[in-house]
Amino acid sequence: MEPLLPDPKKDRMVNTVLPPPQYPLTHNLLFPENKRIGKQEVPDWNFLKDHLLKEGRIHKKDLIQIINDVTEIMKKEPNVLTVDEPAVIVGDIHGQYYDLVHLLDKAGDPSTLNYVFLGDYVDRGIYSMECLMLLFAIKLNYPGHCFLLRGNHECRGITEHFTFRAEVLEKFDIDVYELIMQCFDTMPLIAVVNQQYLCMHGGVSPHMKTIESVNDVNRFSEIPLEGLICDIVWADPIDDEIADKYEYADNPERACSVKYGLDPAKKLLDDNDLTLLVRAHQVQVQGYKMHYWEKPQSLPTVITIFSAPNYCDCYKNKAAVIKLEGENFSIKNYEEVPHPYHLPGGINLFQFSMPYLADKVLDMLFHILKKGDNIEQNDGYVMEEDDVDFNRLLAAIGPGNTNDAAVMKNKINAVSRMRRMYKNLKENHDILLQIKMVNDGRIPRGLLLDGKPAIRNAVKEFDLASQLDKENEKRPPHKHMNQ
Ligand SMILES: [Mn+2]
Repeated sequence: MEPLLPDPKKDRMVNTVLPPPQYPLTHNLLFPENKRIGKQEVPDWNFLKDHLLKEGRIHKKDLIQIINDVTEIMKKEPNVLTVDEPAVIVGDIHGQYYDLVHLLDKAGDPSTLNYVFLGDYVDRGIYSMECLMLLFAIKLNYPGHCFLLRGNHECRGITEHFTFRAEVLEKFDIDVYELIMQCFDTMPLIAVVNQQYLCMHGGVSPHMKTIESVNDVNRFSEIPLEGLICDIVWADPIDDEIADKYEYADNPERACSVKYGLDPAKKLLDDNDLTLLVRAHQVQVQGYKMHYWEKPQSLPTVITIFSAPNYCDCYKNKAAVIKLEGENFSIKNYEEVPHPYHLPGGINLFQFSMPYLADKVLDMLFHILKKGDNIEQNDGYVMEEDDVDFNRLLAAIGPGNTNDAAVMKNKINAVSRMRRMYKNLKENHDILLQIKMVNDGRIPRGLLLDGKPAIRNAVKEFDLASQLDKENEKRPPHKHMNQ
């Protein structure tokens, strides 16, 4: 067993959870002799999986070797892959390493099945690096059986805007980040599974005449702002009610690409002798959604699958994967599993404690200014402007004009509001952290002043989580487009 981080004081609060391994994995443990394919060193993915579950690290040079080897393999893959059954098709992962491991354990051993991942491995969840390390290690073991398609998050613009770039800089450095971005540029775009299922991250594009023609485009670059590759990773199915009325529509929720209706999806499938479009890209309460756009009893034209359960730790959604085995098509559901808790944005305990400290300081200020001595502070009671003895205050600051009084009143009002905010912040730290996480680090305006009931309601329902998260579905303004 590898040595664990020392615990000299023996004061771990939860001593059933072991400390993380003390050292990064040695090269020989990560790439054991017996795993070699010819002269090629291949990582022991099972060993790495367990090491990462314990929050262990690996050396930068070993990680670089893994990234470079995966890049070399994917570079040679066509834009459109052909995959046979038995196969598992997996939707968005988004840095949820513990859920990814759970899903792999349940859905089937990658040594016995083909795996097609539909992209969005990184961002949002804080274990994006671990997800990539494991998926890359599996890819190196089974290069012809594990396929990693590109999602809209596998690029510079998005990982910079969300959490992945910061995570790589925290865990490794900018060299590693740049290498991963170059690796993302080599990811294939589409997989045709079992000559029936058309798989990609987003979906159909008006620029996609035949599936075969997708092989003619040069995919080795940052994801473009528009056009075929942009649509493959960004497009969404059109709203159910109008899917048979429009071929394509604008996609304001994404601020780029299109929404596609029944006709273009059906035509693309028919022209290429395929039966179903399987795509990811949108969180679903049940982990999947069948888009029945014709008669209710007909087969769906499109299926959305999403494989990150309780997305962002607050959607309360299930995860799903599709399993194809001996002509059988089945959907498997997974619940979330526990993962180690980290404060969002990697903030430390000092930053975390600031609201408590500020609350105490403001409390003192109010006690100095309060009217008489009869206001007892009970739990949950927050003093307001009216509770402050302005006459005493004005007498104390000396004779002045009424402007002084107005200025002072405004200041006290501001302090009162601030105090109420801090009180809510303190009481609801955990819930607010969840809200901040979906809201990309920002607390929605007004929520703190509305207090506890509003905050609790805000995280209660999937719909509300989606509502709060809406802004994060959009493509952010870009600076990498001309690369
Ligand atoms: Mn996506």
